[in-house]
Amino acid sequence: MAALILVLGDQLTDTLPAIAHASKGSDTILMAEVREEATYVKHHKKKIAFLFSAMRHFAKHLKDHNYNVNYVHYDDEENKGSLLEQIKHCLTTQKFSEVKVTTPGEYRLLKSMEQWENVLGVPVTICEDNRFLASPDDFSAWAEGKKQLRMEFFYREMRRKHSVLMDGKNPIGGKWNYDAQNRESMRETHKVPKHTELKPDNMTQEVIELVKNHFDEHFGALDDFHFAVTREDALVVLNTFIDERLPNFGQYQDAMVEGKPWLYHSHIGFYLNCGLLTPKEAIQAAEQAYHAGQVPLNSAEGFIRQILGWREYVRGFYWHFMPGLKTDNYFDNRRALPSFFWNGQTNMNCMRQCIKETQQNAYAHHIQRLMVIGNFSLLTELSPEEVQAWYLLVYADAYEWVELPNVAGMILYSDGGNLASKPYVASGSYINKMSNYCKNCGYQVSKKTGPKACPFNYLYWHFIDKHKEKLSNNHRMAMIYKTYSRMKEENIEGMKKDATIFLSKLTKNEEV
Ligand code: FAD
Ligand code: DLZ
Ligand code: SF4
Repeated sequence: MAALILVLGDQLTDTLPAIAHASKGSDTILMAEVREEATYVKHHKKKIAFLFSAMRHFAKHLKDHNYNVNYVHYDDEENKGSLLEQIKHCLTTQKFSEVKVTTPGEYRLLKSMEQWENVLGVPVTICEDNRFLASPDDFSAWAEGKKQLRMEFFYREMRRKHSVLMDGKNPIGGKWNYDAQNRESMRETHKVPKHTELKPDNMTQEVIELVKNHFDEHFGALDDFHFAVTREDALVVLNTFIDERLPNFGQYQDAMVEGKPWLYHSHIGFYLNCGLLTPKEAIQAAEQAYHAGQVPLNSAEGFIRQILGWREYVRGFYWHFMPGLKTDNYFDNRRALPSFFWNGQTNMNCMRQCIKETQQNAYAHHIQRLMVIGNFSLLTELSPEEVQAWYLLVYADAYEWVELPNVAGMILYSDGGNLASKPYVASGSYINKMSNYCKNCGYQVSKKTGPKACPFNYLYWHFIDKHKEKLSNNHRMAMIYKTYSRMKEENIEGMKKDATIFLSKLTKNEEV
């Protein structure tokens, strides 16, 4: 008997068991552009255009390979607005003996799917998502009995298990991690090889028009769309990165330069997360380039660690700690997001640059997300719920399984330290060291207090002071609390006073 197989917008991989084992003669693959998924947070316009276009191209690919595909366009009359209603509609128009889905990337959808069998009255099978190198069970088995769940140790296990960059039982080069070599800033005049830009075809142009018509009030710009929307083009992005930018990836991984959003990063998160590329092939490509002598070890290892380490780790972490991870609020932070998160209008040049680039590109690189916007969000005590929703909607690579651990665990420490060994907070001097943002700022990074002082400076010491009970016993904070204990009382008071003024301006949504 025939099965109805639902394929989600981030499941565009034809080796997924639900697709690979489909009977081309009798089963039907259902793909649907639905209002519920496009608006449960108001995703960036480019994210919707990217995903709808990638979905349409993938449906064509499946049809070209003789699958029966029922593709529901956003403005089709038969569009029922949600995945469940669309399936119900299919079951009324055609006879299916079962419904198959692949485990979704988000907890809310999994919980909903677990109820579908009762609602639909046909068996619903939730098939495995085999695109990851560690399953949620693998992560939980690793986490079992451990006091601390540090990514570094998980990553070493993954290197051993998958035999990546190994020399027998030892890491190639003798060290597991070459991060110490990966913290260089970049001269403004440094020429970065151009990132790959793909020209939108007719199918993508149609989707762009659709997004203009239906999602106009969503965040972000739609012009200059150049993402890959097929596997073939995503492979071009990956291979160009490996050939042209991976050699310098490690060295400049943490650098930020005004007006240069793409730098030496790979820009493949979009494609890994919706399934056009697999993590395994990205890891293999980097490892091969290292063995061929094309890239230094610090770059190959640094890049592989992001995918085999961080990406797999946060996915396991998400399923291990949900649903609590979404509501944790260790510091009890409650401030609403300031309006400049939506338009970039602030005198703080670092925040302005990172938010404007996010608005234009649906992309910012890791250090911009972590040490500028993330650092600011924690230091200004923004509500985890609002920060999470923001990060989930503004980036074209964002899905809750990967966004939430990074936001709740890495930037906000709202899980109380299950992910990070200490809060990722820093004063303005870190941003000044890693970027040229401070040069064009309305504030002065060298000043600690006063109206012209860099807000990161006094906010940082305000945070250290406010949370001393919760943090001073953390041995990784020992140096900071030692410095704090040597500071003059009047200096601390001055910074606390400026922080209070700044925070109250934020609460009133005044310009900062
Ligand atoms: P590169 O810098 O070239 O890195 C290569 C790949 O490594 C990435 O594509 C990604 O797949 C993986 N990777 C690197 N760091 C991480 C990480 N911390 N967690 C998981 N994977 C990682 N990544 C997302 O894919 N989706 C998100 O929604 C997301 N939200 C984030 C929110 C915050 C607050 C922070 C600090 C990080 C977030 N990241 C997220 C991780 C990282 O910033 C992005 O993966 C990266 O910037 C994507 O750009 P790239 O493809 O050029 O990555
Ligand atoms: C992100 C997204 C968007 C914007 N739209 C759709 C859609 O219309 N149809 C669909 O199947 N998937 C979409 N997605 C991806 C889903 O939100 C994603 O599959 C879940 O969040 C689970 O990760
Ligand atoms: Fe950002 Fe402070 Fe530098 Fe301005 S001075 S760019 S606010 S770090």
